[in-house]
Amino acid sequence: MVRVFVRARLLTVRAGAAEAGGLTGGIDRHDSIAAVDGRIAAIGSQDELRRRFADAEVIDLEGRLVTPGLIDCHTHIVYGGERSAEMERRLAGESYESIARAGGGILSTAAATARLGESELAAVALPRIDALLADGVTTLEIKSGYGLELEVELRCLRAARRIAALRPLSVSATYLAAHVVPAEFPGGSDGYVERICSQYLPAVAASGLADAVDAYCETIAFSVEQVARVFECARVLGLPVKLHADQLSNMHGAALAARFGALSADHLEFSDAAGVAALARAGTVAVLLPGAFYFLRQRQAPPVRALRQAGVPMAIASDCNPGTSPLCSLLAAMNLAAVEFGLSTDECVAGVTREAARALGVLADRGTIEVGKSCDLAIWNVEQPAALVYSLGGQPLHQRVWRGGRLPTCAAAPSTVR
Ligand code: DI6
Ligand code: FE
Repeated sequence: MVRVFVRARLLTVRAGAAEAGGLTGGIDRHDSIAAVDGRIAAIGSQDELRRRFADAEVIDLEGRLVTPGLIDCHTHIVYGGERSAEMERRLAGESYESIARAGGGILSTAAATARLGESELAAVALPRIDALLADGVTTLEIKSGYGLELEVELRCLRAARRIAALRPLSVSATYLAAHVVPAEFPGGSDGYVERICSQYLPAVAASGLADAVDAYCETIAFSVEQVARVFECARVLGLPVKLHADQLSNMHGAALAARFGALSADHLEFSDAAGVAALARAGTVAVLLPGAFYFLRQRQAPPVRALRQAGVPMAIASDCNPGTSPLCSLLAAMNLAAVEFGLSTDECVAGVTREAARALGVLADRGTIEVGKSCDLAIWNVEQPAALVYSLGGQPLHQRVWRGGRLPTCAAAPSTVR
């Protein structure tokens, strides 16, 4: 299948394009893209591409702004139940940590998740996923982490793969191996870490269902030593790692992530200068999750200025999860990252495209509009790239293109036009 998309205002988000004159100035001099079998075969003028690909289907984008398809690189979107009652308790003054320590929080979602089968887990996630598709998302990271014991963790990872078969969407699946200790686990957290390393991780690796391994390094979750143990096992099994780091306290999680060459370190509200320097040395991406910061009413923002000055790549994600970030909009996450964390609009657009692809280890395949990459595009009904960050709501997306195939945009399950 050959398609030529003509008369676009291409924001390629190639490294250096923004610096060349700001993303607004980063509009490419070319206005057309040729896609052959789902991959970008050429970028050029409409006349040139119409000539080179004379038999192609031509799609006129009528001068619309076109970015790479958006990438949500951190979600816990497969889960059962919801936690609105917990929100009411927190609004009444209880803390997230105290609710978690009392057996609520993640454990309550784990109980609701265990009651659902694989197809039910995929089905309950779909409305949340369709909301992200309506924001222009073409790649989604989905973590497990509410299964806690092996069979349900595998069920969640299979549900993530099922979602990839149900929607025109690329899915990166992450095994969130150490999220929280199951209640009454023999041997407590150390016993659970031993079970993860000796049984769960090898089984998940053998299943081929996970592209990476994640953990929660926090006072209410796992220590640096315990996470290091899990990451050693992941390394032996050949699985890349990422880490929920320094979200509620400075556990020196950023330095731990860097020590293991993690793809990303996520949250980072309490990371210090040493952690930032370690991330810069390791090339680990800082994934900023403003939805959790906002919903937990946190006051200390991640050290964005230090990350920027150290040259640490910054991505933005929804962290869609029922406890700390019930957010099903990547565009809203961009707005929050700008307003709450002080990212520029250029950094926000790069944070949900190029840098989000880097955080998933897929930048060679997508995240910018460049020849050879997957033809994943978001076509917008806004004039300026900054308008994607500026408004909350409003549905600015005109159309998504995933692997070169035009897709209608609609909140309901989009049928695929191939
Ligand atoms: N950090 C978070 O914010 C989520 N998990 C994590 O490691 C919270 C998940 C939940 O509360 O359900
Ligand atoms: Fe998370």
